[in-house]
Amino acid sequence: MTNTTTLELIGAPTDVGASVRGAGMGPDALRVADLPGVLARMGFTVRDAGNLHGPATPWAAPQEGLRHLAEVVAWNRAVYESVDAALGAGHTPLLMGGDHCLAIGSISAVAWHARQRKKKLRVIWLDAHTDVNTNTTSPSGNIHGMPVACLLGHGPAALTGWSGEQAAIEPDGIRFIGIRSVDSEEREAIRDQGLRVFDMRHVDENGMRLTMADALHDVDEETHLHVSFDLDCLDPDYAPGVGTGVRGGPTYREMQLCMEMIADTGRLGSLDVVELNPALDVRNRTAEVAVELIESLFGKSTLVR
Ligand code: 4U7
Ligand code: MN
Ligand code: MN
Ligand code: MN
Repeated sequence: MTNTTTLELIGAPTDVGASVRGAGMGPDALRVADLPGVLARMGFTVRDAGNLHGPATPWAAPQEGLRHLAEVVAWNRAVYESVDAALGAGHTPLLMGGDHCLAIGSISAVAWHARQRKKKLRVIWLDAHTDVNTNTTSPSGNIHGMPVACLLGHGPAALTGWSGEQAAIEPDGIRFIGIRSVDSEEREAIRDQGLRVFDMRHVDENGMRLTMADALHDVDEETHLHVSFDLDCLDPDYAPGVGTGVRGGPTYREMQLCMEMIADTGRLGSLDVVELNPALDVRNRTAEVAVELIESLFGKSTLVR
């Protein structure tokens, strides 16, 4: 990441895949916390592409285990198109959600570009949850709990295959950090597919430093690194403005070190910031924390020398 990089901010104001209302206000809360200004002052060229448009959230019951499928597809189409356009222009896309279902469109576009450029795609999934449910395993039907499954090629036809291959990412192409809420059938998917989950017990026992060193050790010059940052990864004491918070997460400083170590690789190529719910926040604190952590992710260092 150099100061010739153009960061393209894309707002996707929707809660269509979520369980509670409010994530649709996420993009504006990040703007109020001055995400564009902060990144510009770091020396990046920042282009705020504004907000995408899509259908309203119907708050209907799930059908065949999927809630709001048609609307989720429509939002993800818009996300795919804009992330694809940003990457095509040589810019670094920063998707401001919105709930986590939007990672389907975002990472599918990233996967397509990575394949064209013969890059190895590595996804870092920062989350309390693994989001690897399908319509047959999900206890809720909410599609924000399914993006990883869809990206691995396991999901409804309407939400798979967007990258040009059935699977946008291989099981070995993703690392999960901060996990502490996994549904029983997600556990089976993790085991069956050999997913690399660094759960909170791992972070406790090894520390964030060794956890991230392990998660990033094989990132090289040929790697496109995509970070999918669900704000509920953080402990809710630091990030109360989320719809599905789970106690027992990383502290602010642990999360900041995680971001700094990703920045140190120099391979960050795209980012999702999702699940920020201003309706549940306290004086925009979670948005401000998000902006500070994004600064670290883009290279702001706490090193004195
Ligand atoms: B998020 C859940 F059952 N697993 O599938 C589900 F616990 O994007 C939660 O990580 C999913 O915030 C959380 O509904 C989705 C539930
Ligand atoms: Mn340009
Ligand atoms: Mn998530
Ligand atoms: Mn989550």
